[in-house]
Amino acid sequence: MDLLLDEPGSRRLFVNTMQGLLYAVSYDGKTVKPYLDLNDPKWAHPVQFTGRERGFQSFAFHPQFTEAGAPGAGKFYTYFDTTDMTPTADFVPLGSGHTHDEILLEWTAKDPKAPAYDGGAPRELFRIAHPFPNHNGGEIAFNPLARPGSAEFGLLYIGSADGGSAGDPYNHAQNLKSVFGKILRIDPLGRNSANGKYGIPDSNPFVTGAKPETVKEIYAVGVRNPQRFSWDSKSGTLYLGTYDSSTYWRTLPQITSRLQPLLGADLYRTQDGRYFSPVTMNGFGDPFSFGFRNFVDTPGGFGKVPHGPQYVLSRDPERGVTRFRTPRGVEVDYVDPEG
Ligand SMILES: [Ca+2]
Repeated sequence: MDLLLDEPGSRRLFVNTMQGLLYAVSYDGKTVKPYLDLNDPKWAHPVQFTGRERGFQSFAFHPQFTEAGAPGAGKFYTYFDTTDMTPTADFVPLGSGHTHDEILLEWTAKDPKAPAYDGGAPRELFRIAHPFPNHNGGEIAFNPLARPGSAEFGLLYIGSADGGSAGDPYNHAQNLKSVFGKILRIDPLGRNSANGKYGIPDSNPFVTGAKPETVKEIYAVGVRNPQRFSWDSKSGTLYLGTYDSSTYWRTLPQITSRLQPLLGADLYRTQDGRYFSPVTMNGFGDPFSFGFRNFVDTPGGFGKVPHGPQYVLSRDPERGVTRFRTPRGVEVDYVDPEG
């Protein structure tokens, strides 16, 4: 995924290639220079860009990048797929397969305004072992609307796709024990994560009262392939573009409270194997009630139906799965994300 970013502190644009180059572009567009080559052998993390969907997924500059003496001075982040799969991953899939690793690296430039990266080796924040070649990262970004001193300032949002194959075979996206199929939010300058290499903000929705195995980095649940997101400058709402099974772009508003963390894809699977997203069903409010009160099943798609136990066919508390039948006869499994 190629991304073009404005880095206002050094008055440059940056653009990447999926193969692993990051270029600096002058504001007038006349000068384009390589800034960093992820494939330089001295970094020892070759980019895995074969096939489709893999490569240099995204990058982000800390909002203090050019602020001398600040904690984030000179720091920027790259998120990419790599053939370097020897180190033990921080996060693994819920099923078999290991096609590549995806890593989040922190780089620290000595002179943030230098024409090319002049710092040392990057610091690895985390590593995800991927089971399938497709559905990998997505975008990483700092909220540009966050003011210095606010709790939101300096938090890095990270798209983490559902891992791949088709139809989320390991049911990652709604499982809070898995990093796959989520939007994550971390403080790259903190140190309270499980591996001690980054921070997890207390304000993340699944930090307080969560089960021990819950991935506390999770900010939003139920995304398939979150390739792009950005914030509306007026409302502050985060909009997300994610590839759906039918491969079209979909825009979703971000959901920010613990009671509203469930976004779209892969929440429901019908007994004939179809997947559909609650987001297409009823808009975006009250996602925890998607399963019953707001479930939708109409000829043109899915529409609202009344909540009621008459639709429930079985419950499997062990697996956290409730099977129910819609008024139109479609049998659906609802997967409890904390089950
Ligand atoms: Ca994958």
